[in-house]
Amino acid sequence: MTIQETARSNTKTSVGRLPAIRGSLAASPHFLNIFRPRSVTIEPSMRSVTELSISERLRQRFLKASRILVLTGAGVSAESGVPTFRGGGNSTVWKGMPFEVISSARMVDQDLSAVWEWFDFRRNLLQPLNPNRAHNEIANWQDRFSEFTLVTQNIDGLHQKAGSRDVFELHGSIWRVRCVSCQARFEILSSQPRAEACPDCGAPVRPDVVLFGEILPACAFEQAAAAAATCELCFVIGTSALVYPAAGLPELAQAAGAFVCEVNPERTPLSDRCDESMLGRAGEVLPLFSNLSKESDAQATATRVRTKSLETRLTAKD
Ligand code: BJW
Repeated sequence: MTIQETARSNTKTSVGRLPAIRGSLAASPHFLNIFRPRSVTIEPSMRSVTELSISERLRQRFLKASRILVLTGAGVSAESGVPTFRGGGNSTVWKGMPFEVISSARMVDQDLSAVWEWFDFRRNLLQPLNPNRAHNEIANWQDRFSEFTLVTQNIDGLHQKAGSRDVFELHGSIWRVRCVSCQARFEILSSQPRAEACPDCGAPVRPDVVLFGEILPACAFEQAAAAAATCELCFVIGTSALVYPAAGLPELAQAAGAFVCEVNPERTPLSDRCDESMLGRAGEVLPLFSNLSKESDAQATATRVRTKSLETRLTAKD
């Protein structure tokens, strides 16, 4: 099957993947991103929201919460043109290797140049891409809630590009290299070629990302886990919820009493366990909350106006 044929067959089931495949990916003679069919069972659930609407109980939680945790995955960037790893019954393959193989600690030891080829390709693909409506809406939330924590498994930097601050990047960043010897980290500037060797000690550098079999940055994960354990509302957006320990964060939040809402066009292992599953694309679902924000801002303004006029009357009486 050619890449174009694969793209066509994906249109029915996959969201956000097509523009990337038709564009930069298809143009590369080296790219062999063949999406292998996997056995995925999609069953309807009584608790799923099939229409794009916000339930009353979620609306109430959203309006009242002050501590919010958002966990995002590849799906949040899909509408920007970033291919996901899984989803639509498919899984990414690079040059005949499942991504679990090429994105693994073992491959860094065995063939670092092959790992670099895979990451250099993806960095070039990401370079011109921009945040979408989902990233923008999430960025708006940080100033709305008194305690807002954004935890992402994504390495693409699109949350930061949308204006999100203090993002916990659990799986690192494609925009940094790390020295395999002294562990020094360096930014990759889009205007310059990336470093081939460590500017400090001369040892080889590798992508500063967390591959399979590697430990997550302890500080980022601990802080994310602490936020999960104390949040009131937890959104899980665009992740297959398969990769641990990130996938454990919603479980932690729910066990501590938070309301957990998933946003994903497909069902995941979390769908039956969370409090609400909004079946839809992040870029379509999340903007619904922007109206809610305006609505609640209007409510807050109305309350302030009422309070003020009451104060005025009380003052006048005195
Ligand atoms: C949309 C959408 C739209 C589409 N809108 N949504 C416990 C149990 C079992 C195994 C383990 C365990 N603990 C640890 C493990 C091992 C392993 C693991 O979890 N394996 C499982 C797969 C079974 N974990 C690890 O190895 C982690 N390390 C670790 O735990 O260290 C301790 C340890 C060491 C050794 C042994 C044991 C423990 C490290 C994990 C690092 C993952 N790294 C990757 C690659 C990063 C580099 C790269 O980019 O190449 O990170 S893997 C890949 O998966 C990537 C992602 O961040 C991660 C999660 O994927 P994500 O984001 O969920 O994307 P997809 O593609 O899976 O899903 C996209 C979703 O979007 C789909 O659901 C779509 O429907 C949806 N979607 N369009 C909204 N428009």
